[in-house]
Amino acid sequence: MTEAIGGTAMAAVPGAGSPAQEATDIQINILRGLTSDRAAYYFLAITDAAAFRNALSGFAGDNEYLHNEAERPKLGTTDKSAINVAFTLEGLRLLDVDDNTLVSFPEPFRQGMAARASKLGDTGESAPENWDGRLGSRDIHVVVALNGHDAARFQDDCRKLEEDQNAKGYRVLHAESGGVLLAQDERGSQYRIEHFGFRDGVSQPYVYLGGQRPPPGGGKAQRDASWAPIAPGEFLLGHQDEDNAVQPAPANPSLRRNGTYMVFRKLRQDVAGFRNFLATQRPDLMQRDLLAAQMVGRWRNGTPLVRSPDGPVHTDRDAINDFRYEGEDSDGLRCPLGAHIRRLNPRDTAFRDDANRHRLIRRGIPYGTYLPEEAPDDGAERGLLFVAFNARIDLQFEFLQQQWVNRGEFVGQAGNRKDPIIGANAGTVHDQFIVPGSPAPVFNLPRFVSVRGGDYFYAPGIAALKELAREATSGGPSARFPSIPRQPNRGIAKSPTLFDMDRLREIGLGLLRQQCAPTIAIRQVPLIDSQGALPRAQSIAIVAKRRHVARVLSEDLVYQIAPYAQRIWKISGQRMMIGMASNDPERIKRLAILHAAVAKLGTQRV
Ligand code: N7H
Repeated sequence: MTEAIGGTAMAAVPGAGSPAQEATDIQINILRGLTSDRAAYYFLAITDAAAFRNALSGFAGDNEYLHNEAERPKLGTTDKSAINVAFTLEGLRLLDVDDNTLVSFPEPFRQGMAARASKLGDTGESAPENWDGRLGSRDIHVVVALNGHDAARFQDDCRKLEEDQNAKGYRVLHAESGGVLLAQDERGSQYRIEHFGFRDGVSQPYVYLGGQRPPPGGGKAQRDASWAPIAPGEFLLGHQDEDNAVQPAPANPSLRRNGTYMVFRKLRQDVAGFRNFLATQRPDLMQRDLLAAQMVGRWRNGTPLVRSPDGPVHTDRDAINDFRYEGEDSDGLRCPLGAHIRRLNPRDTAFRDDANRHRLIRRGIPYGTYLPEEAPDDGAERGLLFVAFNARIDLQFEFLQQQWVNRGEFVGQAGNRKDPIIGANAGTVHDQFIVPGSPAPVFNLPRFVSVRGGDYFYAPGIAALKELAREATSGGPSARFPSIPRQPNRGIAKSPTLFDMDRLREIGLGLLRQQCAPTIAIRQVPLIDSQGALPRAQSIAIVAKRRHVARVLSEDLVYQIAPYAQRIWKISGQRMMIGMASNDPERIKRLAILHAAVAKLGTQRV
């Protein structure tokens, strides 16, 4: 059984500017959230690429103009709406991005969200065939997001975008719009909520490009109680990520730089269903509020249960995000292990780094009107236009959705069923939520949040956006973004030679050449197999930098095979040794190759 732990340090993209320069190349509303009151999402088909380029050049210019003032947290009342533009693969193709670059985009983006439905739990009512309008359609090439403050100004901007279609080479295939919902605390301060009535937008990762340090909860929880910056490459391409790697995709660096993937998901909330369920489970009002808070991990006003398990308190925005789980509440006695916010960002759980590779920037906004507390179900449509930005759709949004939302275990904590708020629950006896201090779990959780549609988009940096908008040149597609020749496949994608001796030797020698020499250690560790059976000891070879190997060996960890096996399967499309039965002939063959390689490189004791 082999597993590479830790990453290979790679140099940052050549030509990167100072942090301040880089910041102005990132589209608005990504790095820092605009506290806009309303937003609209237009899903467009490009009908005439040349004419559309004109429109695009206007969008890029506006984005840049707004950027100069973008460090302000709020749009002014008279400002024109902020515009974001992002593309599907077909949209990029229509704007002359060459084939070599297109095929280099990661699979989730190339396939689109609808094709990933079974992975995401989008089945039954949430399946793509039931999605609203044209959401998820392969005919969509572009999404244009408008964020505004002043209602009249915003409506003008939306109207203009609609009127300009045809003349500017696009057709609006689908549109969604949303607006903020506000609540007031006892001291009269307003805060933003979502339809279930909870404060939202409290906890965001702080993208660090130098300058101010992350606010509490915005960075990585350190053992000394401080918060360290999260590597910007987790959210922006062309920057180093938490593994010190710079993503190699898309192949063309100028298209890649300061770009990010936008996840759009229209999520319908069954508010009446949520309230009825709580009322049935907990007839007493205070107990009802407590159960709701336990399911989310925060009281309605945002107070975290970890800090205040008995009731909400008044605290400012920074204070309500300044908490950790390990040390404060490692057994989930205050905030249940299965609570929404705990699963989606386990922070320092078990002092492992996992959470830092699965963070999301969230920029969603509610749609539909708020159902007043005591009102009966009005049957109206309402929910969240969920928008997230991340550099790795597979490792971030999809991992969260697949593993931590819809599976029972995360960062070594098993048996937590599905997320009680957004999980694909079905009202069965298996759909449970474990409540600390309660003799029995809550059973028969229904699905409160269903999917009405969505997709993955690529949001390039502003320089790349301008390049896409530049008039066609005689040089054809490759003159726009110089064509990158296809690289020989080194096993990152579907390579038949993934396990051949030459490749292993190449990897081994590559590691040895690095400044920080690697170590290979063989060790017996407890592993949970893909069926979730009790841990059993197995030998694994750990190939990584010495300090990483030392760290792994110094901690008493239980490893789970399933997430790794699935991830590797997803990346390579091949069956790996991980998860194979010990008598599998393929495993025996590969083991022999591995042992030969290990013997050649020399095994060190740590
Ligand atoms: Fe969640 N809710 O009302 O319960 N979410 N969420 N979410 N969510 C959060 O801390 C909610 C959804 C995350 O860093 C809060 O800012 C609802 C999806 C993450 O501590 C509340 C829906 C995904 C966090 C809700 C929904 C996430 C978070 C507390 C759907 C990702 C930050 C406010 C309709 C796949 C966790 C806050 C942290 C917080 C709710 C969707 C992820 C109240 C109703 C699909 C990462």
